[in-house]
Amino acid sequence: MSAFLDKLKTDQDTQIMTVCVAFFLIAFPAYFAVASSIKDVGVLGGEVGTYEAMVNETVVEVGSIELSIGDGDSADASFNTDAVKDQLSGKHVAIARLVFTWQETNEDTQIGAGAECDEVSADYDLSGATHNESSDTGSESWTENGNCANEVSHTIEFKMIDNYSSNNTTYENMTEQEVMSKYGNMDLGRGSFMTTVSVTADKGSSPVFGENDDPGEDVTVTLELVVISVTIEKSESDT
Ligand SMILES: [Ca+2]
Ligand SMILES: [Ca+2]
Repeated sequence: MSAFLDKLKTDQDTQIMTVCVAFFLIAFPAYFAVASSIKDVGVLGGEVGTYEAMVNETVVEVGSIELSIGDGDSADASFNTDAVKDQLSGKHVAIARLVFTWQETNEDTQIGAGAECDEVSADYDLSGATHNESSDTGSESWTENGNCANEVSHTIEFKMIDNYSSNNTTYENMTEQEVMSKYGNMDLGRGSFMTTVSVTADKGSSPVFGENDDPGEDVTVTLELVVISVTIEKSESDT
C-alpha cells in the first residue's frame, strides 16, 4: 500500500488512473439513481407496460327546461356547460344526453273517446360544443302508443370520447400517458347544446262526437353529462 501511495505522489499515470476510478465509483451510482428516478416520475412518456384503467362515472345535470309547444309548432332549448363549470373541473366528460319527457296533460276527451299520446320530434345542434361526434346535427322522432297517462322519456346520447367504455380496460404495451389519452382531453363535452322540439298532437275520437281537442303538449328537455374520473394502475402481472 505504501508503494502505491509513493507511486501516487510521483507517477502521473497512477494519479490519472486513480482519478478515473474515483470518478466512476461516484458517477455510476449517481447515474443509476437518476435513471431509476426518471422511470418513477414517468419522464419521457413514462414506462411502457400493461396498465389497467378504471372509470368512475357520475351524472351531472346541466339544466332542465320545460317547453309549452302548440300542435304543429316547435320551440328551442339551449344549454351551456358553463352552468356546471365547477363540477367539470379536472374531469373528463364521456357522454352528453338530451332527455325528452312528456305525458298527455291537456287532451279534452269526448264521451267514448280515449286520449292519445302526442308525437314529439327533436333536431339537435352540437356545433357549439367540443366533441368527437361525426355529425353536429341530426334529429329523432318518437310516436307513442297509448295515452301517456304516465310520463314517457326518450334520450339522445352523444359520445364525447371516441370508443368510450365505462368498463375497466386493460391496455398493453403503452405508457401511462398513452392510456390516459384514450379518454380524450378535458375540453371535450364543453360548450352549448341546442335542440328544437316539435309536437304533433295526436287525438282520440268518438264515432258520435268526433275528434278530441288537444292544443299541443309540454315537453321537458334535460341535458345531463356523464362525467368520469379515470384511475390508471400498473397491472399486477406486469410488475
Ligand atoms: Ca294527444
Ligand atoms: Ca296534448
